[in-house]
Formats: sequence, C-alpha cells, structure tokens
Amino acid sequence: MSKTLIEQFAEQGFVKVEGVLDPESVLDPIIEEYHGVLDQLASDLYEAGKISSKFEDLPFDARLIKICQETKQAHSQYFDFSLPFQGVQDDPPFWTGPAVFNAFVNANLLDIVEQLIGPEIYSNPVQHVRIKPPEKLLPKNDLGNPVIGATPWHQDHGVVTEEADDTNMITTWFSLTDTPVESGPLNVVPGSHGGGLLTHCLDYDGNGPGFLPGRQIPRRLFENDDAIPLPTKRGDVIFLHKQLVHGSLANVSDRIRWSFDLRYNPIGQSTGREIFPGFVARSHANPASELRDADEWRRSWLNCRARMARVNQEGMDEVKTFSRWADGHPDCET
Ligand SMILES: O=C(O)CCC(=O)C(=O)O
Ligand SMILES: [Fe+2]
Repeated sequence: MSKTLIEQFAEQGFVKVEGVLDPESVLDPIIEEYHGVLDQLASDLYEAGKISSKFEDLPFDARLIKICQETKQAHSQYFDFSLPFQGVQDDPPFWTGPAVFNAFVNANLLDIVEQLIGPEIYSNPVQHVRIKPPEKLLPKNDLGNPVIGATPWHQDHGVVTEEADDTNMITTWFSLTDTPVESGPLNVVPGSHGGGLLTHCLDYDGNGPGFLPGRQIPRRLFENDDAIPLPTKRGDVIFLHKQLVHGSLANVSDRIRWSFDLRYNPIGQSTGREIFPGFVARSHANPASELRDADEWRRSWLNCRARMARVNQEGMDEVKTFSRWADGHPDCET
C-alpha cells in the first residue's frame, strides 16, 4: 500500500488518500470554531453599519452568503490562518484556533506526509482556508467577476520565494464539507510536475473562457487537455508535489465550498516565506521540539502581524514574501 502511494506520487505528482481525517473528531470541531468567527464578522459589520442584520438565525452557508451579498466582499481574511503580504495595518483579523491547529498536527495526516518527505516535518506557513460561496449568488467585482472564484493554473513552487527552490515542500488539501465536481474541487494535470518550474504571468488573460485575468501559467506551457478534477469526501486528503500544475474549478453548486491547504517541508529547509511563522510538526530526532500548544501557535501569528505592520507598507516590499515573478516575460505574450 505505502509503496503504491509513494510510487503514485512520484509518477503523477499527486495522490488522494481517502478517510485520513475523522470527520466527527477533527473536522466538526473546526466547523464549530468557524461559527464563532462568522458571529464575530457579523457583529463587526453590523456595528459598523455595513449590514442590515446579524442574520443570527441563518445557517452558516446562508449567513455567509447574505453577508457577502450585502457588503459585496468575500471577507476571506476573517477566516484565514495567514496574513496579507503588504500594507498590514489596524490588526487584520485571522483565525488560528485550537481545532484548526489540531488538524495541522493530525497524526494520520503526518504519517502520510512522513512517507512522502521523511520523518523530520516542519509546518510551512504558506497555508490557507478557502470558503467559496456558489458563484451564482456572489456579488461581482469591478471586472464583473465573482469576488471569490476558481483558482487559476499555477504550481505551488511558484508562490514561494527563490530561497525555497531546493525545499521539498508538499501541499496537503482537504475539504471540510464534501466537494463534488460541481462545488469546484482541485483540478490537476497528472504528471505535470516533471516539467520544472513554469512561468507564472502576473496579469495574464490568455487562458480562454472561464479563466479570469490574473497571476497564472499560460496553458500552452503544459498539457492542459489532460487535467482531471479531484472531488473529495469529508476526511479525504490530497497531497500535491510542489511542481504539479493545478487550479480549481468554479463552484457552480448551491453550497459553499470549503477547503484547507496546508504545506510541510523537511525541518531546516527554507519555507519561502520566512517572515511568516512555521513550527516543528513532527520530529523523530527531537520529539521535544514538536509544537503541541495551540496558544503558542496563535501567539506566533500575533507577533508576525506586529512585525508585518512595520514592513511592506505603501507599495514597498522590502521583505519578500511572495512575488518572484516580473511582468514582460515572452511566455506571457498573448
Ligand atoms: O482550493 C483552491 O482553490 C486552490 C488550492 C491550491 O491551489 C492549493 O491547495 O495549493
Ligand atoms: Fe496551489
């Protein structure tokens, strides 16, 4: 079994493993925590006069959708366990609760990560929660596109800085709710991790209908006809090689689409976003170094937020967190 998993990952650049996370003991407590986050968002917006009601009687999905519609925003930062790269001021909200932390250090998850990158495992801070309401119910931005939608073609290697070029980073992706094809799961190009790091264009709009302008890999640079969607059930986890070309489909369902993407790399290798805090998730060599205190994790992000408020202001990016790509590459001509 484990040989098959390792072989499949090596050949295809991804592997989906069913039933890794227990829905009741791991995922439900996370959903419960996020009810509190949504309460906070509703209170803040209501007090600021930006919504007509706190919508306390609505279920999670409908309440979030209503708030997005009235404010014409997705409010992703409220839910995320990460921070903006620039212009951090006025303490942007984020969520690093204990149930979330519990998933980061889940033993079943780390057992598979260990098979793929070895036993000394660091939690890489390139990490996001993505809650995407049905596109048909979402307000549109200035360009007429939904305020949060499908993820364009990219490699995760392309979102870290050059210091992490030799880092053996692995992405883990799982959904909090079942994610059938119509909900907009990951869409991957099997085997595309063999072609090296491809050009990511900053504001590319040549990928055809359904692909919004933005940072992405032009589809002529890889075998884009081979892409396959990876629908998931609660508890399944997808593992991605850092050079696998992937994106996500649009959420054309009636339900929210809700995922976590967490990354890990061998201890001691650069995370490619050094100003953000990672931690030792597993170490056979030094078990005492494993972080198991959710409060300490939360404090590391609070400290990071204070540091970020002193750098990368007003269009500056003296601390590189993200953008290794420049405009004007010949690959980006349309
Ligand atoms: O969930 C998504 O829309 C995109 C996730 C992704 O690109 C990733 O997990 O690396
Ligand atoms: Fe990705």
